[in-house]
Amino acid sequence: MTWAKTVFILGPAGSGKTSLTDSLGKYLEEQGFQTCYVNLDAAVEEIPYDADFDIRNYYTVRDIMKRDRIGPNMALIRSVEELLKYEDQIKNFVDYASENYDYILVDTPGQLELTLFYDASIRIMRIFAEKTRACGVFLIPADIIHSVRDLAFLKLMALATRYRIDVPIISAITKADLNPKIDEILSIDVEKYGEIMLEGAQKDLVEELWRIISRLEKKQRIVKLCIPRREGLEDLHTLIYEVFCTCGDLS
Ligand SMILES: Nc1nc2c(ncn2[C@@H]2O[C@H](COP(=O)(O)OP(=O)(O)O)[C@@H](O)[C@H]2O)c(=O)[nH]1
Ligand SMILES: [Mg+2]
Repeated sequence: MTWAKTVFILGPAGSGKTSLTDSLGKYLEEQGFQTCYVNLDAAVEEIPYDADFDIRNYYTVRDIMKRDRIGPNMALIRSVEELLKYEDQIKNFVDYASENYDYILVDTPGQLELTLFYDASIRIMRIFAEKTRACGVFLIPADIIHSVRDLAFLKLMALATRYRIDVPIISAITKADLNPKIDEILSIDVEKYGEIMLEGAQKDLVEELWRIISRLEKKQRIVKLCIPRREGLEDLHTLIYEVFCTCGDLS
């Protein structure tokens, strides 16, 4: 294992993964870190960064649709399975990158389920995790968080991501600029909220899930990002740094 650090950028569709790969990478470069960019999304049309490894140099989802005469959903699934055909190329790239870069930023497919549900993508991520020190940043887009229930659901997805990929996961709120109520929701005391706002099975479910989340999620400071304004990148970098330092205390 080298000192190179891999950061998987993860999160639901439209959460800002591609935008963050670009702006975090530029931030790291400005700080003097050798940074490279990996795109594993075979469906994306345009990316703002210059990828050092781009799966679309081997195939795209459009190619698969034409080749196999299938619709976009099936082609997306096949595009993940197809990654394994290029395992050697990915291994060679990781060998090279782990010796020549400080940071390897990995932009993952638009839909989170493509990353989480299929063994092929997990196997590809393990190549990075075995050769470098790896963590993930899980993006929670503020524009779809309207209540504690929404927040609990996204936090569960972040936990499931850690469970599945088996690397430390940092959660970050994106699109904070699109939700003026996000601070209020983030600071709600869920026990009290449950008493006032919910009843019956919903109350039990939210409270019980929240207890599980509180027990299992690693305590960390909240990072709020506004990617177009490049806000929050320094905080995020500090957390990434802390994940890799032996103290591991992110609170
Ligand atoms: N207002 C706002 N828009 C954002 C932010 N982050 C990303 N976006 C926009 O959200 C859209 C989806 O972002 P993208 O990076 O493609 O998401 P991905 O599907 O997770 O890769 C793009 O139009 C971005 O410009 C943010 O923090 N604030
Ligand atoms: Mg993307």
